[in-house]
Amino acid sequence: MAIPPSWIVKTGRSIWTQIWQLMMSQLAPPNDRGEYQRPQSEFRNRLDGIYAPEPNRYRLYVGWSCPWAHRTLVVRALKGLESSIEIVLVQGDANAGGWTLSKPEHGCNTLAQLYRFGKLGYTGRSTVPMLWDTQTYSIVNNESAEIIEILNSDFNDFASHPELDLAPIALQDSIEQWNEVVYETVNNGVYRCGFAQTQAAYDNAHIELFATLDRVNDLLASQDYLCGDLLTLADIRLFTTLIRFDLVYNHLFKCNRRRIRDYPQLQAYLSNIYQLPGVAATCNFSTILQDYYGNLFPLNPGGIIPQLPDMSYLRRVDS
Ligand SMILES: N[C@@H](CCC(=O)N[C@@H](CS)C(=O)NCC(=O)O)C(=O)O
Repeated sequence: MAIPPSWIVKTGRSIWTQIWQLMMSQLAPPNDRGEYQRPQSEFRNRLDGIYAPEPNRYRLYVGWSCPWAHRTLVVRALKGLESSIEIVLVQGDANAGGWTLSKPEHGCNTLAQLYRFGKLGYTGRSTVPMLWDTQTYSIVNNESAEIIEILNSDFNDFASHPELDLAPIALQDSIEQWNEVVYETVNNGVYRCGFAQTQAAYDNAHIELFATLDRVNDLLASQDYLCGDLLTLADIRLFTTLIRFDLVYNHLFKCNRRRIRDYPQLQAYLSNIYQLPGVAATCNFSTILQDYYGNLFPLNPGGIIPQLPDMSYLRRVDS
């Protein structure tokens, strides 16, 4: 069998590149250097004013595959909020894009419709996680960084573990410093690699990502968590990206210098958090693989879903 003639290769390459650029610019809006710019979340209310903390009033819309939504699932589990804050799981739609509801709510079949039901005329992104108020039919907040702060501090009257404070005042500065670095270079850093639309944008994001992973790996040789000996929200934010790293980012997003299983300390850190009560149940590896590889069409046009990589280090018990 001969390889395709050069005119077919040239034509295919030119058409595909144009379609790829068009799809990528909508999926992942870039700046003029081809660097991915994540849009800001629009709903930023806190639990005050009309939104009083009450059990069984708020719902969290989440997708298994999303690292941002995963943060909220982990904090909900650690604080023991399962019986006061209901979860609604949404599914990624490979053809239409966006998230679909498994049963209609208020006449809505998709998350985008529910966003518009909550706010008439809304035209922004309809992302998970989203904290919904069932009393006023409105969106409280759709920024994971803030939802986890709300879950940590505002529902203590109904939590099974009110004593667990994942953001103690004494560690506030350290948490904020880590959040800034980890967001830019790791949480969003993997997306800056995977969604880069120029070589320079990718190279730069890749260097910054691994500089932080190397730094955190070294730090964890002498302490258990980012801010010392206590687990904080900064660790949860790092955890949900790291748990997806060997599964999807290492290959699909070209974050390929190392895997987490090549880092001794990061591996043990991930395993320790994974084994905290309730956390493993928030990690759905097959849906993560299926959604990233199946739904991000421009990154995987052939649609082949890889097998699960070896994640056995997660169950290793420290001696
Ligand atoms: N900054 C947001 C980002 C949330 C986000 O981008 N979620 C993705 C899933 S991983 C999403 O729902 N995307 C749908 C879209 O952009 O239309 C947060 O941290 O809550």
